Amino acid sequence: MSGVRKIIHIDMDAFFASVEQRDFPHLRGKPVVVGGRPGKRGVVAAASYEARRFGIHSAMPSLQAQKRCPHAVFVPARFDVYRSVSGQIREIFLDYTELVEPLSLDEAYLDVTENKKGNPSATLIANEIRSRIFQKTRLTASAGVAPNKFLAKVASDINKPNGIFVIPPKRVLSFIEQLPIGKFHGIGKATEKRMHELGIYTGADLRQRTERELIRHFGKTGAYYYKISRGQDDREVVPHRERKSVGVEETFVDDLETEEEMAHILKTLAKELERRLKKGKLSGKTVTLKLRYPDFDTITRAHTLDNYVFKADVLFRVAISHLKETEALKRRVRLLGITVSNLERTDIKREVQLWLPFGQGESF
Ligand code: DCP
Ligand code: CA
Ligand code: CA
Repeated sequence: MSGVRKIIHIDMDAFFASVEQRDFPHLRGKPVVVGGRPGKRGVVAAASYEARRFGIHSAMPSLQAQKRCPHAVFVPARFDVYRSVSGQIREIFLDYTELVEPLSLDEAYLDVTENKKGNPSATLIANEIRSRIFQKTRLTASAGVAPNKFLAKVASDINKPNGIFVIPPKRVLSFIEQLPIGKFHGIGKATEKRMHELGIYTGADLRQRTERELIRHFGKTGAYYYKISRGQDDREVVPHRERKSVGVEETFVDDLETEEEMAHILKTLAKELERRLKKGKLSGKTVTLKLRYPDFDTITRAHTLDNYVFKADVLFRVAISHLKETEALKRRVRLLGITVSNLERTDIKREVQLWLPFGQGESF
């Protein structure tokens, strides 16, 4: 790899909770818990900083949260709103670089080594982004600026909330040396404990160990620890282009005439569409049927569902019900297609569902 990279990691502060406090002024200044209901099972998705003072944090059972702070206000999560804020901050990122890699709804890596503004200072860019996020959303974000992803991620946590921390290349080693081992991204509670047992408390301690030794204790990850203890992380920022829709269609040499033929084709298309959605870890709310008559007259019929779907049988059922509203049987058909839009990343959703055992669809 040639040259020093400039990576920014941006992470919104107390994301879900801050959105709730923004939209409901009576929640401001109060200990707010998003997700879970007092007296009910379930876990905390997010806690406002006021709530954190009572020791409440994400993934804690709500019963425990309530015990720690009986006057905490519990509010339901509003994923649609969080998703739309996520889109707004993403638009801002894309103003600077196409190399934007979102990690979740509220954070992303940006590679600004080369950027659309021709701005040589990643620090200035990071601060400009933070202030634009605030102007646009009235929410604060924290930023880390460093020569690689690992360091940028650790850095964004240091002056949180509403802060920035910069690790210029010449400070990388001294920064890592003093870093407590538990603060290394990717070192969780269990590994931290094992490191402590091995007498490793800081980055400096970690750097004393040979690669062989680390691999012996931690397997493959040992090699990763060896590298990061030297400030090395060559992982690139991999941009995810947000897809707007996924669709499949087929044109026929001989026009389709019967409902059976059309149903058969729609079934095949639905199966292929399910395969593609799964591959892209996507599901969508809007299902559109596309249809072309022999005279090239082309129409679409769209229907937006209450839930995100990806399964072939559901896609088929929606498509076939649309078909019945058309003149397909009267006029015959030379092209059929099904498209799913209004997409959502299924892996993000699944993650959220893991955090919130009561799921996303239920009202709570
Ligand atoms: N989240 C969740 N379940 C978790 C962790 C997080 O549902 N176990 C959701 C709620 C958070 C959002 O994701 O608001 C972002 O997660 P972060 O870990 O970035 O936490 P916060 O943004 O809430 O706080 P911080 O200010 O520490 O970044
Ligand atoms: Ca956050
Ligand atoms: Ca985050």
